[in-house]
Amino acid sequence: MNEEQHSLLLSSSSHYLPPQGVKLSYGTAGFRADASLLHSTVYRVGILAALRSLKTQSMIGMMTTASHNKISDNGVKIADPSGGMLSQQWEPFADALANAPSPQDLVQLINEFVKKENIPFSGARPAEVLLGRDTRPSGDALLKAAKDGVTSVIAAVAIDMGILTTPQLHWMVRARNKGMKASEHDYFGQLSSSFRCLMDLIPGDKSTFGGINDKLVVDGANGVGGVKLKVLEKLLNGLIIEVRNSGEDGGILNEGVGADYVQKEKVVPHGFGSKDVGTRCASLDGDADRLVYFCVSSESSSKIDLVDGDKILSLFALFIREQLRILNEQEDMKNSYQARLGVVQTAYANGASTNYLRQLGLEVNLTPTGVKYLHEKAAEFDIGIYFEANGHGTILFSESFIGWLEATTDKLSSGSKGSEVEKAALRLLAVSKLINQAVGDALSGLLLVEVILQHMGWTLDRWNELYQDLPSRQLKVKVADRTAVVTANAETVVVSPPGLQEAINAEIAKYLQGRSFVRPSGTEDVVRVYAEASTQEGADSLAYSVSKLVERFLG
Ligand code: 16G
Ligand code: MG
Repeated sequence: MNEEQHSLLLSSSSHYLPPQGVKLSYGTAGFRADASLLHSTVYRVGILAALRSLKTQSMIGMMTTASHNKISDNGVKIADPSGGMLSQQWEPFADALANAPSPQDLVQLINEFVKKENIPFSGARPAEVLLGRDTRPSGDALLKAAKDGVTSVIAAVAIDMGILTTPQLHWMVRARNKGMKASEHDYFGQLSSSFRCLMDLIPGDKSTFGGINDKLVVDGANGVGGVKLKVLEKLLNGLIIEVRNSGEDGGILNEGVGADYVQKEKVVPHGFGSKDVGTRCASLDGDADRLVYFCVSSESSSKIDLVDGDKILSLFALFIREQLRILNEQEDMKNSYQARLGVVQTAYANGASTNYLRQLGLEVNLTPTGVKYLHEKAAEFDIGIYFEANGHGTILFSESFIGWLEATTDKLSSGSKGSEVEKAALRLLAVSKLINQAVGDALSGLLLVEVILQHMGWTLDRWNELYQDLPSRQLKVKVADRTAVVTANAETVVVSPPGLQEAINAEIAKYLQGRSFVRPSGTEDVVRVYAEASTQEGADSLAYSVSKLVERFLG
């Protein structure tokens, strides 16, 4: 770092002094706080993004959003060159950067980090950062902070992509770094053309939307997802999507709406009710990286039957497994590529879903909560499907398997035209283009659900009947220090404080199909408790007694 760079950082950062007495942490999904506290953080993450771009000599993404949190909050996170989450190795630097008390401390920290990481300042490709933000009103002012942060690194360029969903920005970063077209127009083009391709490959006469299955109503959480979905819908030919809570009619972001609300509270979002009984409904979160489906209960118009991330995962797994079976059954294809299919869940996955997937003969892997962990595990397979119950998830395809699919479809298209094998290979290729390879994406996930339901000829009810969720309950416990809870085995076992796990085990043993675990939240100052059992009363009571144990051991 030369003298010019040093003084540029010092002068620029003096306009962004950090708030007093606030400790920020990058956490599982970037920094989040009340938007008024975030100017210096966003500015500093801009510097981090530019440094990361220099280090990797690639385009980096920077997204300003607080997802499902309230409208007055905001947040910021980084997309790495692959389009995935920021490398975990850089998280401690992000924390230190955000919390440096003065411009002098900040510049010293950067200086040391640049030396340690050998970040090339001169003679290298200048830093490039793609900026995206959700619809929050605070996004505009924070955009300026982001740009000022990026451009406080000499020659760095910040490219404002405007208002986007989080997965759109991740997709763009990945596409840019692969030398592919990466505008929003290209994103919509890729999703809609692969959707139409899958529709064309539906067997028999099911390839047009019709009957009860032709309409989907989507709760857009009054955020960016609904707005983008309206654009996408026009390109789909046939699927009718009605978007409610698009944020254009005065509704407030995430207030009584959105995937987080619907999944946690198990009630209808604002704008839905008895008129929707029998209709297939879906809900996105505030930045459109979560998706759940639901239908309004015929017993009470405020209650819903929830079709969560676990069931989306199960639907995807069934479809993919079927295509692989077709490929593997053909004599001449045998042994040509034994694709490894794996599914990844967290401890929050409903026990009934895990059982169901294992009965299908699938390899089920558990990781700690947080997209970065699931994504990393899923990337180990030729086809890795991951989902959290809350609706975060996607399907990853290995480069080598995609290469094989491309070669196979090329070979087959010149020979046995229209064979089942060719169709299965074409379907898998189209899925790899439709489903976001960078990160879980509610819009692309929704299109894949829709086309698979159409392929199967299934209603939402039929899908929901794949298995019956075990009743579950989630509670949170406020404690003095949540970091006192240390877990192992993908958060299924508490190792500290000593004795707590044994006490939890003794409670679990009292319930039929009982299961319970506790973990410190990565986003709130609480310890979370999860319990399931054969009845709702059992799940409630198990969660309650485990939360009392947490209070006793940590009180
Ligand atoms: C963040 C994570 C989400 C996780 C949730 C858990 C990402 C993009 N988001 O929202 O995957 O389920 O945190 O929150 O990784 P908790 O730690 O407060 O329970
Ligand atoms: Mg989100």
